[in-house]
Amino acid sequence: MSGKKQKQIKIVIAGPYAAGKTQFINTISEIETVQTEAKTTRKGEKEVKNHTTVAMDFGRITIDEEHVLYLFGTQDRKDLSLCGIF
Ligand SMILES: Nc1nc2c(ncn2[C@@H]2O[C@H](COP(=O)(O)OP(=O)(O)O)[C@@H](O)[C@H]2O)c(=O)[nH]1
Ligand SMILES: [Mg+2]
Repeated sequence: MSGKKQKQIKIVIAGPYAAGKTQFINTISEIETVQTEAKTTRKGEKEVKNHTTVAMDFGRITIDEEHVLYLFGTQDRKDLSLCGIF
């Protein structure tokens, strides 16, 4: 890196429960992702998968020297909505 500030591009990955948001970010991120997974306990959800995102996913991809991409995955919990943003 030249010391010049990189331009930050931010993408929100949104979608329904078990769409693959967390899996997608884990797969393409160049850093170990920040995850907030918890055990699924709800009937109708725990049969689909045994973990759920309670806050958000976060990953990063360096595009080139001048651009970095940040990926944010939304949480699955309607009752824990982050100030109504997700
Ligand atoms: N067949 C298939 N399954 C996937 C793919 N990506 C994720 N999954 C599975 O689908 C489920 C999605 O889980 P997750 O990523 O936690 O979904 P989220 O709730 O949208 O974050 C998991 O059981 C994954 O193993 C994919 O590309 N193909
Ligand atoms: Mg998730």
